[in-house]
Amino acid sequence: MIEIIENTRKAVDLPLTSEEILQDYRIAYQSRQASLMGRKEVMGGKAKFGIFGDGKEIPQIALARSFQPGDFRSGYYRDQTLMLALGDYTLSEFFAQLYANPDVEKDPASAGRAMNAHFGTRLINENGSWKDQTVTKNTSSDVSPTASQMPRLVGLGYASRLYRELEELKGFSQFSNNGNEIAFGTIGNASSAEGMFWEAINAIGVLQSPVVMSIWDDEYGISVPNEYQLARESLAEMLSGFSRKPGETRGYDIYVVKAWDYPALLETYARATEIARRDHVPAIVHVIEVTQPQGHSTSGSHERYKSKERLQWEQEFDGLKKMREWMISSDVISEESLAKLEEEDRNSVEKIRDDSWEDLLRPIRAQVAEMSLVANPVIQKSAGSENLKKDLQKLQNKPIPSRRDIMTFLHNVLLETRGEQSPEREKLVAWRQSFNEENKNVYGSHLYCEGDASALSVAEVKAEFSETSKSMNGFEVLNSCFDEAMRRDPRIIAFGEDVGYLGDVNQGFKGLQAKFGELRVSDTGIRECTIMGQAIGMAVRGLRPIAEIQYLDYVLYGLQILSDDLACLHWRTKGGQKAPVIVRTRGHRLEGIWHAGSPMAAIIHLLRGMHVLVPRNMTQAAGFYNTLLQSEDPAIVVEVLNGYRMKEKKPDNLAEFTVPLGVPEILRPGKDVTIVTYGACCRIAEEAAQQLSKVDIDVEVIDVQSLLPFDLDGVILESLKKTNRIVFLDEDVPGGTTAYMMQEVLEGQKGYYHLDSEPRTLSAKPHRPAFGSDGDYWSKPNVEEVFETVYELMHEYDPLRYPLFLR
Ligand SMILES: Cc1ncc(C[n+]2csc(CCOP(=O)(O)OP(=O)(O)O)c2C)c(N)n1
Repeated sequence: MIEIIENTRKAVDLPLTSEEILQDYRIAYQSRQASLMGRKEVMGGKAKFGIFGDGKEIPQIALARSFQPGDFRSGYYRDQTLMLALGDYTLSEFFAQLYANPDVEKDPASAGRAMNAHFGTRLINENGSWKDQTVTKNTSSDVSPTASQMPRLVGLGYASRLYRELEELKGFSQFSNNGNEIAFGTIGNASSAEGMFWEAINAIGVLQSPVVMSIWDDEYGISVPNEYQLARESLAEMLSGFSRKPGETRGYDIYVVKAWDYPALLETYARATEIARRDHVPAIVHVIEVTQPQGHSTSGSHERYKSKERLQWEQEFDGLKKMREWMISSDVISEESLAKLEEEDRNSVEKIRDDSWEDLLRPIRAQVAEMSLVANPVIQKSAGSENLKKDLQKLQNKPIPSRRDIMTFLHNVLLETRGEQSPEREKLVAWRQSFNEENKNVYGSHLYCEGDASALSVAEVKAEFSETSKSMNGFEVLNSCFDEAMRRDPRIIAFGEDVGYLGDVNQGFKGLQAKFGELRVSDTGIRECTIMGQAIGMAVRGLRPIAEIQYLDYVLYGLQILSDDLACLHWRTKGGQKAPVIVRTRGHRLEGIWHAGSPMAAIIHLLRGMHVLVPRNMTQAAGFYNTLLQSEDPAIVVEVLNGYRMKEKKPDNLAEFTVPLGVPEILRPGKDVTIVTYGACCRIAEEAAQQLSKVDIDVEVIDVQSLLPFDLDGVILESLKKTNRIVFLDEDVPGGTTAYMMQEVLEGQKGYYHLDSEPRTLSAKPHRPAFGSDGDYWSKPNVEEVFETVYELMHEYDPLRYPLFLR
């Protein structure tokens, strides 16, 4: 059922005082002024780009009235008024982000790393520990790709259900007050055409999570009107299939309300949130008749694509204008007094704008001055000093100086004074280096967690075996590991396709749903993208999800959100937010195009900010899980598909042992050639090494096991120093992960100094893996190929001792 809420109520009939109504209006008005000024700042060259919330002010001040401490927002760039109304965001922050101020105090959402209007509150303390989320109004960190706020919303809402329904989570009071928290989503009408939107709406409905989803419908997506975006004219109508019928608990409550109708908006949000909070029934609020007075962004002007009639209608139905009229007709305030307040507010926003601009420039000017002091003596002495003096003066007088100007200037000074050695010049070189390092850190820090939360801080505990250690199937080792972990830590929640009742298709969680209950180990729909999002949202709210993608090939469905949201979360908030998600998947060595792929290069390159682990067997996998669960970095673990039924010895200290990240293992020592590989290829390399030993070639096989981070202590370099020959082996495409490993070793570790033969990569073919054993043989590297590659290297080195016999 869809409810259309309209309201002509006067102010006296509302549950708000005139002061409160006026306070709302003033926030909306100030926000509008900021949008107008923001656009001018971009047009005047002070900012690179601007996207603003004009036209969405009234629904957002109304929504903010129903947003309580502990609640979460997962929204997009139009929400500046909502953020201002919630109180933990200021206009100074608005301008700081617009100007890309890298000072985290000025732009706490992103420290100048995200473009403007990308909001986010700081959820963790400087030492990396969680803050109390129940006392703040929380915003998960925004991203630009349309609808990408949706997958995470699934988990933000679902966490409330878990905190309410799981007894063992009752003690985690800094994250929830009995699951009373609502996750508020916001999205534009056009972004609702994205698949992610529908997948998330469906998942939220299935999970019955307290989500209140607002759609700001201005009938356009940049220049493209709704008729090209949506199958029906009304989104609410399209969504009506999700609505619950009277008496039902499953399904959504759906409301339609106009963007300029303040009393109706207040009523809508009050009703939607009361039910969502109390009964965990999600709601969709389709806000129609939304305007966009300045057009989409500073990149264009909407006069190019909106008709005169539409533009005129937008002026007439401007929310601020309508609310203003309503306040005056309802005797909230007289027109005169309001005009006076508006002038005050406009002036105050102007002042904030100017102060924020100064805040940006002050430290840069100080750095120019400091640099000048160090550079001056060098310039004075230099033969080409006249030009350099002029350049310095230009820099000092530049109206908008930047730090890159300093670097460019110093580069020129050092170029012009090359060969003019002096202590002053040495000092300048040192100043430049330290300035460069400092700024690399300004923009590059916090890719991963730091301190105790870092997976690299977890101490290694070696696996212990004894005569009584049992030999069992690989999946049983994993199963015991998860059993122990879930018993130890009630925050661990496992889910994915077939993970619940079946215990996953390879039985890693077999029996654990029966033991820990349906909420701790659960089945999900086939929806990889929102399985990832669910994990992100839950982890942001303090839980420890282990989210499964059934097969490695299907990571592609979730890869975008892992890349755009999870992997860069800690970095893009400069340590303000984290999401300790563990993604579990399995792949490699099962025949067929969509079950045997190895898109590892895509994964390692798109997921910087996550750890990427490729254990060769289930014991190593268990050790990695133990390590990850003691840290808070997000990670993906790719288990080897054909390893579940192989016999392994279960370590006696299975619950405690850890495998350190970034430490390769030498599986077989050798002196002639080093083979660097991982995952299922380890067995192939070992078998080939065995054969090669018969022809007197002694191969060292190294299992990298951790692609990100990669060989932190240079184990591979040490091997190369001994063998002077190296082959990088895997089943990714040519130029994929083998090329990455080669770059790490030859360039990163300076391995090229130690090469006596050309370095070789041996990968799968560029096409997808074909079905069947023969298809597999001619698609992926095999023992014979590895043999031949290594043998050829040795032949080149000593043709008499190693004569070619295959060609
Ligand atoms: C995946 C993706 N595709 C395209 C874009 C470029 N883009 C940014 S906003 C936008 C239109 C969004 O329109 P709508 O959802 O209606 O929100 P509005 O900006 O109108 O509030 C587009 C196409 C993007 N950010 N992400």
